[in-house]
Amino acid sequence: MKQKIIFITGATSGFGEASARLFAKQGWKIIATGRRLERLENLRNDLPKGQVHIAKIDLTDHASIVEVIKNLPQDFKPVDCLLNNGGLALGVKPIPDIKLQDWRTMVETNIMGLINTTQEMIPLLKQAGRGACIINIGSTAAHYAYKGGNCYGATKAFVSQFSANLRTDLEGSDIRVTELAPGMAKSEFTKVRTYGDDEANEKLYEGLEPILPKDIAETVYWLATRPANINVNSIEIMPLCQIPAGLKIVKPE
Ligand code: NDP
Ligand code: 8X3
Repeated sequence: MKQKIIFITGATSGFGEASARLFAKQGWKIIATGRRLERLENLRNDLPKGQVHIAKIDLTDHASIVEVIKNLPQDFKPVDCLLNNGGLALGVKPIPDIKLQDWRTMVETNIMGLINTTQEMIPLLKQAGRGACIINIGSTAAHYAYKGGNCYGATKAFVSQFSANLRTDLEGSDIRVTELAPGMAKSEFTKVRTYGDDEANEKLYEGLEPILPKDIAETVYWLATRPANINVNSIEIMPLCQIPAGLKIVKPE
């Protein structure tokens, strides 16, 4: 039987890296992408020879996406699963204490990067035929408002609606589409969000049991291995310690 192939954005850390390692363990071939080439090389070195193809992609750079997909080696095509995972939040402050450049970067990465990758990958997913799937990593920040979530949450709301619309447009193509929306998870996400503050990253999760990258990787693997006639439209996962507390009423002083 042909070895299955997954294309992952943001495979240098967190959910993407954990997914790469889990799928490889399950015998899939991996196309691992991200900006930090050294980390991709480490990943390749850790896995059996020939099982991983690595390529540098900056999701804010459309040309880098096109170039990598155009130049995929023959033995890494067609692609059975696209994991649109690469993304980030920048800044924790509420409006108006934000940096416009951060907003631009989130839009360019979380929205434009995801749609450009999807557009370029569709022909390769179609070639894979029945069972092919696109898994878009959204966020609970798309579904629940919180202070400082502003533009980040809105980019993930885009991912949510885009996933639904994409599934509609792909009718008859055999490609399945899922929005996977995690809540609080411990990765490098908060370090990036706080511009490299390791302490903030550790502090946020102190005394809590957040989701771990392996939990998301296991969910991604479950999604990719459902029978070809099953489309899981959407999954939302939170750690038990994270509670959507409902609406807040603020009385004037
Ligand atoms: P990490 O920071 O650990 O990983 C983020 C990944 O995205 C890295 O591999 C990074 O690669 C990649 N990435 C960021 N910017 C770019 C870019 N311009 N071009 C290419 N790759 C990029 O965080 P997570 O694993 O937690 O995040 C993965 C996804 O999950 C993101 O979309 C995030 O928004 C989402 N998410 C995270 C949650 C959490 O609480 N952790 C909860 C819900 C959703 P590199 O820097 O090497 O380019
Ligand atoms: C990340 C989840 O709650 O930190 O997407 O915004 S949260």
